[in-house]
Amino acid sequence: MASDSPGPPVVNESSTRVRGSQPDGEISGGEAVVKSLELLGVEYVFGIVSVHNLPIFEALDRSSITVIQSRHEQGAVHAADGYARASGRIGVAIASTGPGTANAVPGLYEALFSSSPVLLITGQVETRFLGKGKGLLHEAEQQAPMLRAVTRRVDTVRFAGEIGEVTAKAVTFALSGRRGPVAVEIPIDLQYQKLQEDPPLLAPKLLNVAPQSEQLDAAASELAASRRPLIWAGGGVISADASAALVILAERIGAPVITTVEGRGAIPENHPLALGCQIDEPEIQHILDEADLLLAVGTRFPPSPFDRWSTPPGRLVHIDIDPRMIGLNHPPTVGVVADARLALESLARVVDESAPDPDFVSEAKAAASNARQRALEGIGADHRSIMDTIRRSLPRHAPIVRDCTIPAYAWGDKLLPILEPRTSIRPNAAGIGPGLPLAIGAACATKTTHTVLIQGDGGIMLSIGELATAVENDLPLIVCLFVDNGYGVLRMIEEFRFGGRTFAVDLHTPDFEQLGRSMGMRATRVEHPDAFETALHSALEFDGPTLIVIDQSRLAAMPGW
Ligand SMILES: Cc1ncc(C[n+]2csc(CCOP(=O)(O)OP(=O)(O)O)c2C)c(N)n1
Ligand SMILES: [Mg+2]
Repeated sequence: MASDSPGPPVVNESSTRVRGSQPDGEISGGEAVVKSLELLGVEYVFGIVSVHNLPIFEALDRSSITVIQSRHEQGAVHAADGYARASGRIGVAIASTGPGTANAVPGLYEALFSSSPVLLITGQVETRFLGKGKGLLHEAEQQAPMLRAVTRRVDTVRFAGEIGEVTAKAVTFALSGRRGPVAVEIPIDLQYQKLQEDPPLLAPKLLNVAPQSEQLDAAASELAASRRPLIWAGGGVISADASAALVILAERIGAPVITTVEGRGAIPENHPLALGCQIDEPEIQHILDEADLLLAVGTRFPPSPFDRWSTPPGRLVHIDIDPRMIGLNHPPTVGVVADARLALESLARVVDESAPDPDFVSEAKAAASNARQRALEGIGADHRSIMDTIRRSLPRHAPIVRDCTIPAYAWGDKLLPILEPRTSIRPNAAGIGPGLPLAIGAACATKTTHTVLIQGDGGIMLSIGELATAVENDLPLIVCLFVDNGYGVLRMIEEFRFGGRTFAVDLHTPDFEQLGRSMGMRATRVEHPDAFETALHSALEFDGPTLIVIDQSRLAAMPGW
């Protein structure tokens, strides 16, 4: 079908009237969605308009919610995800049925991987054609199974009167237990349909799993018996807003804390007990061996790509809200199925203040400092200077987003100190491209400071259209774009694996400064750390987005890379 029309008309004249011209108490299905979102406290939705979501967009246009028009549905979901991670609230994306929803799939996949609470609202063909596969415009009779593969739950609205309830339940589900993405599909006839009364609008009642007393007691006994406890904090600490509780417990038992990359910010990385995000380093491996107890919180213990840290020490207490995570990769001595914050607060209440082995604590701190020092030397003077400038110039609550690029692997993901929860954001499934839209969402969530993005020139091309989104919404976003004319990390891997031969890694590279300007952005190109500092400070003076293009070929080499 050539035209963007939903096929047989499902809309009569009266159903497109705006509020005020409708009889009292009568709202459209689309308006019921938006009212539910308002009730749930939603401030932003990210998405692209289409014939199968028009009534929702029409109602959004009259609502208190700000619509961010993403340039790709994948970007819309990543932005909703970035908003969710930076704010701790539900992130909402809107797509249309068929192509729009198919485009949203990679964003949902990343949100699922990262246990991030995102709601995708999408359309469907008219109820009478649901599941029939008649070849209607945008028809996707397998849309729900497609979404089920990348979400925790999918609901199909069956009648207009349940729209509010279905939306609220989906959000509750996304935010309860182990968080994650959910989707609601609403047939287009139901979006247009008039409801005589407000639908039941439910505020979410979140389910927080409190620890069972036997599990808690067993965990407390392990802690009491330990002289060399070590804490391992994963992303579950961040999503449960358990950072304050974690720091209190760590201080109480005197335990050093290592974090996974998802768990960064669980403890300020300048705290005396913080060992940083250096699990792969041999020094930290040694500390893991030396510890007599590992208290792991909110982690799935994924196998490292280098197959290190595969063996926790003899005794392991594992707290996770998702029972499937406990014992998934390592059998624990004690498993505690609970919300991380509730479990850590309870443990801090029942354990006595204890004095750990002072040699262990000082050995752990020295190990972390040595590992860090070596890694710092490995990134060369110029990258070190750029990293220090970013940390020095940004307030501690500014989100720092990284895409998958060498500067992120080498320093952004581990050496650039993270000082607060929810300020370290990256595509944890390690895709290239999500960085820019994740940063857009984070910038929407954090209104009082700039968001900084560390991005490679290869990865940005997958979401380049979102620069226009950032400009259109005048977002306080600073894109630090590292240009090496290609897929640098793959170039390195190929050189190592194939005797110096490289293939499929060199890219035609646009003049990004001009490209940024053509988007309406402030853009500047730098070749030296001093120029970077000037550019960053100038960007921080300005409320809207800035693109800083960094020519990597002019920077000092990274000897460790
Ligand atoms: C969606 C996706 N496709 C391919 C890859 C494989 N990959 C990982 S890093 C990378 C190169 C990224 O290039 P760039 O953003 O320029 O960063 P650089 O490595 O050059 O620093 C590629 C292609 C991936 N991780 N995700
Ligand atoms: Mg590159």
